Amino acid sequence: MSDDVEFDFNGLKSLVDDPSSNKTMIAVLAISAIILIYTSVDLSNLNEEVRELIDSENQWQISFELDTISFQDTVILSDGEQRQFDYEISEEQIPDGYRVGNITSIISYSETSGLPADPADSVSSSIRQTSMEAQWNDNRNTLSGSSNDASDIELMLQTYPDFDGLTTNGTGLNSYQVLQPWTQTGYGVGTFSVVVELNTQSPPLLNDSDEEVTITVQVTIFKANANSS
Ligand SMILES: [Ca+2]
Repeated sequence: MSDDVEFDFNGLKSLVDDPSSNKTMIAVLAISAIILIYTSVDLSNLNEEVRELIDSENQWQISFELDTISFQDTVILSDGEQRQFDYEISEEQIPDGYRVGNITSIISYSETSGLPADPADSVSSSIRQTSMEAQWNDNRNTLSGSSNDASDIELMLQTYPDFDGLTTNGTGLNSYQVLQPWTQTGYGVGTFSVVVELNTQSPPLLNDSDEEVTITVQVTIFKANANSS
């Protein structure tokens, strides 16, 4: 029974006793040490190369291909009337790779009553906040305006953060990384609402009771491209 579990030291003993075995062991240890040093040096070199690659992030030029989606309504508003116009911007309307940069609304009208010496009417308009994902508090927004001389009212809502359509610079390892800030989805998709109110101005003793108003909505969409510079 004890013979089965007893470890046979004879083999190990003969290795240590044999001078040629010792030489072999020393040689093996020496080779191992060389391999270990070589591998460490190689790894640290590789590390340095990777760090250099990250540190010297490439410079890129980001340009934008622009397009527009338009809506237009021409309606007759009566004196004192306020009306809301809703425009649906859906993912299906936006071509592949494009995002919504901003949405402008131009409200135009003239004096069409035909009454003699009829002054231009007063029109006021505003973009009403909806659940659409946009930069509702952006400094560049013009969310309301008015006119009393028949000049156009121009409103603008910034939908995509920091978009202005101008070529800009970026840094990154590849174009995918560089374009990340310009490929977020959801902005400018949903309902865009414009409220228009008319208050007529009449000539003496006559009554100007309505006016024709045209609302033009332009959705600026963009596709970002990165070129290594
Ligand atoms: Ca008038």
